[in-house]
Amino acid sequence: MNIKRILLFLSIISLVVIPLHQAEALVNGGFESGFTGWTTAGDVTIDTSLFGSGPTAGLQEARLKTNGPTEQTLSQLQSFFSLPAGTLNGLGNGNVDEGSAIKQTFAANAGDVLSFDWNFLTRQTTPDVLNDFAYVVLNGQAITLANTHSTFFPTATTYFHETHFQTYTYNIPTTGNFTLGFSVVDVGIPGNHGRIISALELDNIQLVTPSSPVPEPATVLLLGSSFLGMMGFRRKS
Ligand SMILES: [Ca+2]
Ligand SMILES: [Ca+2]
Ligand SMILES: [Ca+2]
Repeated sequence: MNIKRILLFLSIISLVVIPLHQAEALVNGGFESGFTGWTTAGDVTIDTSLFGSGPTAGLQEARLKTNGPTEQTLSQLQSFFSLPAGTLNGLGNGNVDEGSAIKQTFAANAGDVLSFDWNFLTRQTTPDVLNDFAYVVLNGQAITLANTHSTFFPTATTYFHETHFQTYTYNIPTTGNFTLGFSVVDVGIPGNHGRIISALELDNIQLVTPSSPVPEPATVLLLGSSFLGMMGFRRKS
């Protein structure tokens, strides 16, 4: 085998193998292992079907809540997500008093499809001037999922209203590390902290590559051996 063929072989093998050694993939998107893989802040819990809503996949789901002494302040939430000051109140839902959050960073490729199931629950009246809301953070961009002006249904849970589960889908725009975050907050007005509780349920968070699946190690071996075989054949002929 001459040096050109060796280099060609190595470059082809590296093209096939490198995608297998990217940074970590999204893990535990269904919360079947509790909050393993997630960074949490504030009052969060793992629920089963005993909660009265969900899970939408498997046996467990996550619930972020606006109750309890561990809740984060507005500035703590913004630094948790590395959001500039003013971002959360700038969403237009009202002034954030306190809340809870989770996040995870994982490797993603442009064109991958991120999806998750969410349900916003509240004991506020709907709508309410104490306009509690839930939001998602997609690589530094905060987007409101629901607030007390959303469409609500009766709930079998200990809350008074829920939006029901909905599936959110997002196309990853660029290849690299991607940070996904979720949060639910109490909104206050002067003289009223608005600490009537709300929550965000989450489950079934998935990252799917639509058309070009990463080859399994067995496929890589097969490709490599057939390439060697091809070169052997060419040498003989
Ligand atoms: Ca689950
Ligand atoms: Ca609260
Ligand atoms: Ca509230």
